[in-house]
Amino acid sequence: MPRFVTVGAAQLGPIARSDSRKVVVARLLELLRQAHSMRCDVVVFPELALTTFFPRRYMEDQAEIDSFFEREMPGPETRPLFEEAARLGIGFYLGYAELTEEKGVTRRFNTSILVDKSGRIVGKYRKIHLPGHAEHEPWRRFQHLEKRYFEVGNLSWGVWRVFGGLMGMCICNDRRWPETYRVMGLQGVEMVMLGYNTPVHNPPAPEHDLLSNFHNQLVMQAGAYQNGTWVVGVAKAGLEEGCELIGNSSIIAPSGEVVAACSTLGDELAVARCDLDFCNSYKSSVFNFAMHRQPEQYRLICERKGAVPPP
Ligand code: CDT
Repeated sequence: MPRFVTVGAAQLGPIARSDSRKVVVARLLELLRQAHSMRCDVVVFPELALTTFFPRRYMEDQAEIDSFFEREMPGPETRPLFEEAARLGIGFYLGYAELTEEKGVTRRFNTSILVDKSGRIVGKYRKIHLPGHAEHEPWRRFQHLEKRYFEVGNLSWGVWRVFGGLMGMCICNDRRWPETYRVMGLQGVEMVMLGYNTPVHNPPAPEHDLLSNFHNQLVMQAGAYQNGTWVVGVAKAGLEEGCELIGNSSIIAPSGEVVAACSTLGDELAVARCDLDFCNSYKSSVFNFAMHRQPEQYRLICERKGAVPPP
């Protein structure tokens, strides 16, 4: 019996620094309604989907930095999204900057949440692979200060039973690292949702610029195939505050094939009806981990080299 989940990759075009949360949430609502009219069960929005990609700016004023963060979720400006999702009976993945108090300490994370069809938050992930740098580097055309503004995520990569399957989350740079998918793959993940903000230009290695779309596809298609899972990768795209961001939001099958993709650099929805049981074709054959993986061998090699073994 097929187990279908209809998913929408809800790509966003650029968000200006001056755009209020209200303006951005109105765009998310429009995509949510389109997704509902196309019978989606769940939509995936990008990383840091409520603001411009602020780590490209060097800021010292903490109040200015904190204006990009959410102190509660849902908060007054994001509640309409949760209410409309519950009314329509559609779930969503949303990336945002999270400011939280833990034991009297203020902490800031690059976070995503998974919301079910009743508007309830069922999962949270905090980005682990923070790219870029922590100090101002004026030689760059733009900054990438994620290491300055966020802490490394402390929740690992979980999976959640929702929408009739096992759903996982990661965020942007995480998608370039095989362990991201593998940690979820070892938990049986059937659909990995992820949002990204990826500049075409990489200041420390401009020779990679022409390959930015290729590398995006390469890592997501490999992650899907090597773990027998669907992958839904969604961009914030276009020319944002003078920085060109790639698009190519894609829905990728466990075969590694792209089954739906966005073709613009603006607000756009790509939809696919995904059979979660298609994962079994890979999970029970070439990527049957129990039968073919050799973790004991990795452990021996790591022991010999004094390295930490993978999971
Ligand atoms: N947001 C984010 O993580 N962006 C990074 C840029 C790295 S440049 C290769 C990304 O991996 O897309």
